[in-house]
Amino acid sequence: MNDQEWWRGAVIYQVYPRSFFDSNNDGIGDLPGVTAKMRYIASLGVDAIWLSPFFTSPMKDFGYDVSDYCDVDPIFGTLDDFNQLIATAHHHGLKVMIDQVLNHSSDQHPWFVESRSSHDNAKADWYIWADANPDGTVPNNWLSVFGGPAWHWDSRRRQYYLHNFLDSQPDLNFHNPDVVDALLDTVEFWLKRGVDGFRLDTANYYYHDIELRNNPPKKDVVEGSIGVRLDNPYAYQLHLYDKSRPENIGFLQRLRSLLDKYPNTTTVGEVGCDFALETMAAYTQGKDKLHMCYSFDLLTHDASMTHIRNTMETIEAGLGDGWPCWSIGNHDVERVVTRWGKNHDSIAKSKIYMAMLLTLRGSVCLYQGEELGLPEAELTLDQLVDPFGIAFWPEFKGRDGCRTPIPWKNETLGGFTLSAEPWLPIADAQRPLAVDEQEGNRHSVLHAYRDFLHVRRSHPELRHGDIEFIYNDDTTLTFLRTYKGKRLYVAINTANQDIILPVELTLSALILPEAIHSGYIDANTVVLPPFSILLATVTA
Ligand code: TEU
Ligand code: CA
Repeated sequence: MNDQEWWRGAVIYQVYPRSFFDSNNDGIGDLPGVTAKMRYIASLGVDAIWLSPFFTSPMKDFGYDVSDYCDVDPIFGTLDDFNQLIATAHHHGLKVMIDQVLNHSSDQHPWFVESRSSHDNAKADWYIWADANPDGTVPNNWLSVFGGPAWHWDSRRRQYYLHNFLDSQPDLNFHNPDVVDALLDTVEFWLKRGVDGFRLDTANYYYHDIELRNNPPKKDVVEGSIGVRLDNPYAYQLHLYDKSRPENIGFLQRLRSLLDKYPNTTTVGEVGCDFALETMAAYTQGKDKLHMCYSFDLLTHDASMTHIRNTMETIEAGLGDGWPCWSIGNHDVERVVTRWGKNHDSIAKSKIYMAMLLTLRGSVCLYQGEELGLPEAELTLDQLVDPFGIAFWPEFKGRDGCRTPIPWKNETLGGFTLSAEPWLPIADAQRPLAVDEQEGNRHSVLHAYRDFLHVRRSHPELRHGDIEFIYNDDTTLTFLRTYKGKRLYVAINTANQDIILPVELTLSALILPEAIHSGYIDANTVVLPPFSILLATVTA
């Protein structure tokens, strides 16, 4: 692998700084906390970290509402702390990617404060302002992801402004070239500081239809498809006009030409929409836009191998020279062993979902705590802090349950903080899965992750190979990964029962580390015990 292409097939470890490690005993994780645990991250065998936002922010959306794109929020530390973090990561051979929230800023950002101050200030057109209809109603039918209309009335300007997320997160107006220039300047600020890449928040939301046309209704709304929840009216529209606009392509090209001035940097765009796989392909083809994208397709409730195969075959069919990235968990969705595994057999299931993710074709984002097999934390309404969860309780319990602090030690405060009250509680069910417990257990999920990441690194077929599916049912999946003429056979059993499959290939099984449940070859069959994986080289 040349360094330029380090991101192709890389495993990116997502750090949610608030919940990683608290270095100064205020109950909130911070950048020096990440630096202090860098050795642990490196020990996993990942290639890079992605830091969720640490910029100056009123924290209405816990950092995804930025009020200064070029500084560190005092809760998280200082720019010097950030320099230290990068230096330490690089010392350990880890790349550093940061989260750019370009679609919207905080309503406390000086740009918005100026923009809302009058109709004719220098930034009057930096956000998306629109008059009320003659009867006072909102300009059109667009909705906020977080509930209610996407329009908020501003009494000073006596106009509505657009917000795809919270009303404290006004959307920036990408149709204004000055806005684009200003945002690209903030991106360059971090490139100059030595970051290796960006996770681009809501990368398909940047542009809106300039005519503000109404979205059409959506028929056939199916629960669980691309994160759809039936309690959210957002699911009942086809989002043709409020996001995923064709104008975005030109912006992504400008962003890419900026990145290309800084060698070996990369991007991974978050793409959430009804045609996300096509959008991922369009955004990553041609080497002049994004390097990678991920969709929500593996972040849904559908854990069937039929869904996994369909998702992979659809993306492969349209991808061309583009490149995907996958994740099965992040700071927005229920933790994977709860979502897919219903908390049953959770150790074994954590391992097999991990093995599946790490053998599919693409780069991978791995969310902190997934390597420990953490289940979703169960919180009561009065413990919630996420406005999205509070708005939709109890049908949707929000995103706090996947954001509770990492348990480093099996003790009351989880070794996360010295004596402060953590910003979200340490989950009781997670303490026995603390890092210190798992370090001492050869069969833990943590050891399985380390060992399997090692297997992935030592087999270029897994990192770079083509993929060709052979067989699946709801819980079984088999496929080939081929690279430079070498073929690796992969068979996965995600069910709690033995599976026996006939094989026509001549296979030679790889010996997997003991923390992983391994299948085996018996004459002309592959035998897969519960929750096991078989990796075998194809010899004929
Ligand atoms: O998420 C984008 C997004 O669409 C999510 O809101 C998603 O639909 C939802 O969280 C599913 O539960 C990004 C960030 O990842 C999220 O944390 C931010 O709140 C959001 O953008 C706004 O910046
Ligand atoms: Ca702290």
